[in-house]
Amino acid sequence: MSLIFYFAPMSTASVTEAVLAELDVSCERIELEIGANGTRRPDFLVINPNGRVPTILHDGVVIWESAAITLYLGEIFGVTAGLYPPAGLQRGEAMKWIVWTNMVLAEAGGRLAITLDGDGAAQEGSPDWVQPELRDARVADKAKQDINSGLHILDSALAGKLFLLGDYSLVDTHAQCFVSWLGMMGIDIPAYPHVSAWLQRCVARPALAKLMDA
Ligand SMILES: N[C@@H](CCC(=O)N[C@@H](CS)C(=O)NCC(=O)O)C(=O)O
Repeated sequence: MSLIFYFAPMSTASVTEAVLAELDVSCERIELEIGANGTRRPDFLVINPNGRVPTILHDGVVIWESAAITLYLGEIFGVTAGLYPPAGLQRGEAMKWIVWTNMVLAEAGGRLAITLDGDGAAQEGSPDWVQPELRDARVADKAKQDINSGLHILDSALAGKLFLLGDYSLVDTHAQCFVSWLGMMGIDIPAYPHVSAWLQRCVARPALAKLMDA
């Protein structure tokens, strides 16, 4: 079995890093810089033409998009590890939360991030460059509104539960990474008591605590 993990520190690849840590799967790690000298390098664009991390290469097959990678690793390694439901009803729930996290929380988080990100120093045409009209308070307000709607949904789902599927699973590993990131961007996570308590339980997991100490 060959598994290669392409990542950049402090990026969306942290989601896959957390999933791999929980699964305790060994892999070759290839660190890339964000931008022309890494994620946009021609030799990496051959692997992932989107020029983004996380990307994995498993036995010659490339998978990108953090949600797809979690779903895939869950199916391949997570079921036997007891961290992902086998095919069936609960698998459907797992897929729902993983895809929803990316489509709702990460999407709105991405809109908020571009209003906070950087000082405009990146040159036009570089992947970090953001059009000035997008660095706008209205964009930030709408993004925050969408994030808060999402967090209300998550908070209701976690009421009376320890974890999203009942027991801890890769669904929690995946979602907590994005929720932590929203907290880092100033979203008031303690305003959501069930989300806040769940996040504390997730980050106390030995695999995740170890990653955060590294
Ligand atoms: N929707 C993608 C987003 C991945 C993404 O945007 N990754 C950023 C880092 S946070 C990246 O690789 N950027 C490199 C670039 O734009 O060159 C996912 O969830 O995997």
